[in-house]
Amino acid sequence: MISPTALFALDTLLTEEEREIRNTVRRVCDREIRPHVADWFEAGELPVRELARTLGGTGLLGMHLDGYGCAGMGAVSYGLACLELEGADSGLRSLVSVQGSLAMYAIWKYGSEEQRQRWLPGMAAGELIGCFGLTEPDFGSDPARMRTNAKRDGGDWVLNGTKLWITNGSVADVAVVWAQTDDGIRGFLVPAGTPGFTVNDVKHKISLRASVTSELVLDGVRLPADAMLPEARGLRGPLGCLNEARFGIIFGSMGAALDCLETAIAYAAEREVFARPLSSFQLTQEKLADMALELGKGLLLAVHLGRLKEAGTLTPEQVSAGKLNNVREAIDIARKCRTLLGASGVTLEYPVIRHSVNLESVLTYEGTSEIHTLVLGKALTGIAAFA
Ligand code: TGC
Ligand code: FAD
Repeated sequence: MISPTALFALDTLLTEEEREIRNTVRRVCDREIRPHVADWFEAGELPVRELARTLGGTGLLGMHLDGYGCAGMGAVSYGLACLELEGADSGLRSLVSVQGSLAMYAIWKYGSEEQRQRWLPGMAAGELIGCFGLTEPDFGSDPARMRTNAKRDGGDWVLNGTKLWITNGSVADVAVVWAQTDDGIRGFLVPAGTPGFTVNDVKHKISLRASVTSELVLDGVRLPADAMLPEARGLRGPLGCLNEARFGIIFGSMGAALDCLETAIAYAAEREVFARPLSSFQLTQEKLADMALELGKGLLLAVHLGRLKEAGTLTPEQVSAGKLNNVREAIDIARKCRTLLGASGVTLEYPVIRHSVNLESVLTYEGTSEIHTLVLGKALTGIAAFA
C-alpha cells in the first residue's frame, strides 16, 4: 500500500525546512484541534482567542509576511500550513487565512508605519484578532457596488453601512472595512468597541460551523483621519488581499480532500461487504484511483503555483485557476469518500461529511466558482463577461 501523497512523490518537491514546517503544523493539529473539532462543529462554536494564541505561538499567523513579529516564511511553507490546518477543519484554515492573508496583509501592504506597529505584532502573536469586511448583504461577487461609505467630517471620517458573512467579526479587535469615498474605495481600521460599530453572529450555518461568521453594522462610526489605510486605492486594494487568501485555499482544499481520502482508504480496508473487504472491489478501487489522481494533480498544481509565488511571478488568473480547480475537485473527492463510508459517512464520527459541507462555503467564499470561471474566461478571450 502507498499513501496518496507518496504516489506522487510530493515530498521530493519540498525542502527539508518545508517538510519540517508541515510536520510541526500537523503535530499542532493532532494535539490541539483534531480531538475537539467535531464537538466544536456540532456545537457551532470555536474558541477563537485560545486557538489564535496557540497558532500565533507556533508562528502561523501572518507567517508569509516579513517583520513586525511575522515569521517571513515562503509561499509553499504557508501553503503546507494551510493544507494541514484544513486537513483538520476548513474553519481553522479560515481563521488563519482571515487573520494573516486578509486582515494582517491589508495592514502590512497598505498601512502606515504607525498602523503596522500598532496592530501587526499583537496579531502575529494571536493576542489581537482581525477581520476583513468586504462583502455586504446585497453585494458579494460584485463588491465594486458596495454601499458602505466613508465621508469626511472636519478631520474625521464617518462610516455608515453593513457588512455580512464576515469571518471572526464578533471576536475581532480590529475590522478592516472597505468603503466608498469621494476618492473611490478605501480601507479603514475600525477598532472593536468604537461607538456606532456593532456585530451580530450569523446563526444556523450548516457549513463551516467551527468558525465565527458575523454581520458588522456601522452606524455613524467616527474615526480619526489616520484610520484609513493610506496605500490602498480602489477595488485593487481588497482584491490584492484576496489573492493571498485564495492562494492558501489552493493548498487548504487539498488538505481537506486528503483527510477524506485517507479516511476512506482506511475504512474500505476494514469494512467487509459481501464477505470481502470493501477495498477489494473494482468499483471501490476505481473511485480511490480517480480520487488519488485528482488529489495528486491538485497538490502538484499547488506546489507549482507556490513556486511561482515565491519567484514573484504568480498572476491573479493563475490563483483563480488553482482555487477553481482544487476546491471543485476537493468537494468531489469529499462526496465520493462519503459514499464509501455508507451510513457511517453521514455522522461526525468520521471527518468526511464535515469536510464535505465545509467545502460548500469554500466553494463560495474568496470568489465563487462561477467568478473564477469568468476570470479565466476573460483571460482566455480578452472579454469580461461578469456584467
Ligand atoms: P475589475 O474592473 O476587473 O478590477 C478592478 C480593479 O481591481 C484590479 N484587480 C485585481 N487586483 C489584484 N488582484 C486581483 N485578483 C484583481 N482583480 C482585479 C483591476 O486590475 C482593477 O484595477 P484598476 O487599478 O485598473 O482599477 O473589477 P470588477 O468590478 O469587474 O470585478 C472583478 C471581479 C468580479 C473578478 C471581482 O469583483 C471579484 O473577484 N469578485 C469576487 C469577490 C470576492 O472574492 N469576495 C471575497 C470576500 S472575502 C472572503 O470571502 C473571505 S472568506 C474567509 C476565508 O478566506 O476563509
Ligand atoms: P452572490 O454574489 O449573490 O452570488 C450568488 C450566485 O450568483 C453565485 O452562484 C455566484 O457565483 C453567481 N453569480 C454572481 N455573479 C455572477 C455572474 N456575473 N455570472 C454568473 N453567475 C454569477 N466575505 C468577506 O468580505 N469577509 C469574510 O471574512 C467572509 N467570510 C465568509 C465566510 C463564510 C462562511 C461565507 C459563506 C462567506 C464569507 N464571505 C466573506 C462572503 C463571501 O465572500 C461571499 O459569500 C461570496 O463572495 C459570494 O457572494 P454572495 O454570497 O453575495 O453571492
